[in-house]
Amino acid sequence: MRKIAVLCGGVGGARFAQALYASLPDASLNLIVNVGDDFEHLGLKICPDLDTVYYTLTGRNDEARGWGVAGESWHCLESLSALGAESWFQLGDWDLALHLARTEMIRKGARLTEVCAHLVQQSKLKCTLLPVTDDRLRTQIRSKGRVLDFQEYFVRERCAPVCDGVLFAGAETARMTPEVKSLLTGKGIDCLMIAPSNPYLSIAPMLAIPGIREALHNRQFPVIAISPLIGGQAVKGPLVKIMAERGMSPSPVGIAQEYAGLIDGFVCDIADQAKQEELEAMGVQAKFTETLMSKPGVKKTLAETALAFAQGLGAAEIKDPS
Ligand code: FO1
Repeated sequence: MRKIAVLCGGVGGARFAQALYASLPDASLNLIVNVGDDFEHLGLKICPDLDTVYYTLTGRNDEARGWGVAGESWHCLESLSALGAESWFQLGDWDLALHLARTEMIRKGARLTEVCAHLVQQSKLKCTLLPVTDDRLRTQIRSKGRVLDFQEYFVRERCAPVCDGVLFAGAETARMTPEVKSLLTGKGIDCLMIAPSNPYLSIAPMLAIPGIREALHNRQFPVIAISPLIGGQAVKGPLVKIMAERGMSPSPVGIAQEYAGLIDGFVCDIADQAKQEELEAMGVQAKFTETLMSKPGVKKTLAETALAFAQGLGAAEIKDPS
């Protein structure tokens, strides 16, 4: 596979991006990243999902936390706290440099896409890092009559509020960037992968942007998703809680329903092999392998399995263009 696009967000998205990056030739990987988690904090533009991917690919990510820089110091945060300023969102000293540089570039008129291209160039990464949109898109959580901004829900309130609904403020007027549009609507990619990210919080904001869901429906390339669930558990984050709040059991079948009509193949954990028939009855080909990427060796096999699976589906599509 020479050119691959991936929709990703959160820690699962970043780890899968890293797995693919290690398995693909230079310049093959195009990462399309969620910006629904972005927000303005202390006057800075914070882009958590883009930064988690960036730090992970550059080897600087804190593995245990999943976000931020490994070996980080917190002097600025401690000073902010002593000043009585907002300190619930932890910005480390090294991480602050990235927020300062990005905020300044944007203040001078750069697109977020250009900021990302600059970061990639500075760190000599051999892939493309693309925000899904340069426009304002904000994920919000509806909970018992309140509407919480994503980071208020996720960090400040530690995902405790019941999630009655997820809103994507700005989605109707947001536009996918020309770079993303050319990947998703052209004939240039060999496949699109949906990373093992939270479908409701990380992937749905991107699908809410006009034209993206349609591009997947009218795809000229195979699309495969990787399940973020392993035997009824999520590796990180509130996915299982949100599914329960929607009255759903934490099964890859529920995730496949979310992607109905958008995917050709679904890579699931071997712990969920019992769901194969149900998944295939939905018209989705399922492939089972280990998916816990913190386990040694699993990143490589997962990436290779996903790539071979997509290649097989692509070859079948060419044989049967109906
Ligand atoms: N997640 C937390 O749980 N607590 C934090 O204080 C926090 C700070 C933070 C700072 C920069 C950054 O890029 C990410 C940060 N995250 C933090 C992660 C962030 O909330 C992500 O949106 C989630 O991990 C969801 O993907």
